[in-house]
Amino acid sequence: MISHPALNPHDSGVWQLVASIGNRFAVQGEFICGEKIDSGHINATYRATYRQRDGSDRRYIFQAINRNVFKDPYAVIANVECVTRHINSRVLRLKKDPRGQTLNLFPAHTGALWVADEHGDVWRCYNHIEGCVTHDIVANTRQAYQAARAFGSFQNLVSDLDPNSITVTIPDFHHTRKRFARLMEVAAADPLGRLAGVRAEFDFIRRREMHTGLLLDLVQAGGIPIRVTHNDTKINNVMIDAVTDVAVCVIDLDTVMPGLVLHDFGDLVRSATSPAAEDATDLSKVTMQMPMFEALVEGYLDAAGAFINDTEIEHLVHAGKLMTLEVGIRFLTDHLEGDVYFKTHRPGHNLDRCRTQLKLVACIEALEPAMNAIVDKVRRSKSG
Ligand code: GN1
Ligand code: MG
Repeated sequence: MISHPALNPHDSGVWQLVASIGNRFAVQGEFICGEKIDSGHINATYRATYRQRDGSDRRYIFQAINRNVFKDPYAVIANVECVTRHINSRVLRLKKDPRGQTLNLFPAHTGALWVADEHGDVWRCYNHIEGCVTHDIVANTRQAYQAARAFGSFQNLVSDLDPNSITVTIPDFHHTRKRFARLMEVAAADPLGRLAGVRAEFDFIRRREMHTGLLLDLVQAGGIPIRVTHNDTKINNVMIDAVTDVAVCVIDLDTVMPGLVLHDFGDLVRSATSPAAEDATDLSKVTMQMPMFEALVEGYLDAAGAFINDTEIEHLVHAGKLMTLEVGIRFLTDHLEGDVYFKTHRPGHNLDRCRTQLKLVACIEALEPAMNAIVDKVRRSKSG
C-alpha cells in the first residue's frame, strides 16, 4: 500500500507539490522544476532544482516518510540527524570531503529538520549528491567492490556511536526467526486465498527454518556484537560516481538501528551478485556471479577490517543466504497479505520478487563451499 495516494507520479501536480513542500524548507534560490524518483519500495521521493543568484542550479531531495512502515517518523529523522552529524564530523576530520558530497538534512523555516503537510505526512529535505547514479543491478566488479567498501566504511564511521543513542524505529527488523513465524501465521490465516498458488515457494522456505536463528543464537552466545548498522544495504542505496564508478556515499539511512554488520553484508550479497532484476520473471537469469561476490568480500574487508571479528568473517556467506531468504520471506508474506507493505506495480509483483530471492538462495546453497573458500582466500590475502 502506498500511503500517499495524493502523490500519484502521473499527477500533473507534481511540480506544485514539490514547490509547495520546498517552500517550507530553507532551500535557496528560485524553484525551476521537480520530478518524482521512482526508486525504493517504501518512501515517496522527489527531486527539485533551484536556480541560484549566480545562475547555477542546485538540487535537493524531498522525501515523505511512509507512515505505514515507520510508525514514528520523527524518531527516523532524529536517527538520521544523529548519524549524518556524526559521519560529517568524522569525514571532515579524517577524510576531508572537498566536494561536500555527504548526506545532509536541510532545516525547514521553523528550524526543525522536517515539515508535516496537511495530510499528516512528514517530509525531510536532503542535498542531492551530484554526478552520481544508483544501480539496481551491478554492472561490473568495480562497482561491487566500491559498494561493499562504502557500506564497510559507513559501519566504520559509526562504529564509535553508542547503539543506545539510536532509536529502534522498526522492532525486530532483521529478526529472521520472527519473520519466518509471521509468514507461518499469515499462511495459516491465508486472508486472500493465495496460499494454494504459492505452495512451492512456501515449502522451500519452510524447509529452511533451521537457518533463521543461527545469527540470533550467536548474538545470544556473545559471538557477534550489536553495532550501529545501516540495515538496508541494497545496491541501489549507494551513490556511485557516474564517470569513475567510485562510491561516493551511502543513502537511505531510515533503517539505521542497532543491528548486525552481517545483515548489512548479507543484503549486499542478495542485491549485488545476480545479473537479474529483483523482480525478474525469467528465473534462469538469476545466478550467483562469483566474481561479484569476491569483489564484495574484497571491498567489505578493506573497509571493515578495522573492526570485524573472526566469527563475523566466518559467517559472511551464511549472511548472504540468510538475508536473501529473509527478504524472500517478507515478499511472500506481503503477497499473501495483499501487498500492504512494499509498493507494487503489477499483480503478483511481490511473488515475482519472492521467486528471484528463493532462486538466489538455491544458487548460494549450491556454491556455499566455493564462496567460503573465496572468503578464506581474501581474508588470508589481507592478513598476509
Ligand atoms: C525496501 O526502501 P528500499 O526499497 O531501499 C525495504 C528493505 C528490503 C528492500 C527489498 C524499510 O528497501 O528492507 O530489503 O525493500 N525497506 C524497508 O528490495 O522495509
Ligand atoms: Mg529503504
